[in-house]
Amino acid sequence: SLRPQEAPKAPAAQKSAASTGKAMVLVTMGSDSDLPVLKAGLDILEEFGVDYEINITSAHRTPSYMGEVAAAAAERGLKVIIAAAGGAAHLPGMMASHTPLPVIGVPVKATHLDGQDSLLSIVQMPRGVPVATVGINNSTNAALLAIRILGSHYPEFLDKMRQYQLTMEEGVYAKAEKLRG
Ligand code: RP5
Repeated sequence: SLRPQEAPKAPAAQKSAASTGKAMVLVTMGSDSDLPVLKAGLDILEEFGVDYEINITSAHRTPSYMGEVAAAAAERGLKVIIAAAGGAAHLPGMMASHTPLPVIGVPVKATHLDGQDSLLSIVQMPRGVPVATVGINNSTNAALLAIRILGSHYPEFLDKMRQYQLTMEEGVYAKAEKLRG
């Protein structure tokens, strides 16, 4: 069977000082149908120069493999896991049960319930097994949150986050100025 070490690698991210060439973030999803939703988050990780790896680990269709990947993650040097899933979205919670690493869940709008099923499945984790849940389809915030977590160890990411916030702020002022004419 596929071993975690053989997980498909993302294209080499832009190098940063914190970069060791080893993935710090695992981005995983329940199905390749979730990938379009993750695109925005992957773009953020690349913009910040975060090394990541990407995988498909279904809690339902590949439960043993999912457990292996999650259980091996910390020892392999990964620091944060982003897990996206839709419907009966067990993946983030199941990953969290197999690892001490922080897990960020992205509820994917995949079914007839507008993603509310995914949101509630992910956010309502029982006490003791936390999953940080972002908004429906909001992989951007999942990536930004992962980078903030990395920032507690790698100040470079905090500097980049401050810059990102400033750019966002200036963008709003520019739009307001244009509106005011
Ligand atoms: C979940 O079921 C996946 O995360 C996906 O969002 C949803 C539908 O999967 P597919 O039927 O498109 O493979 O496990």
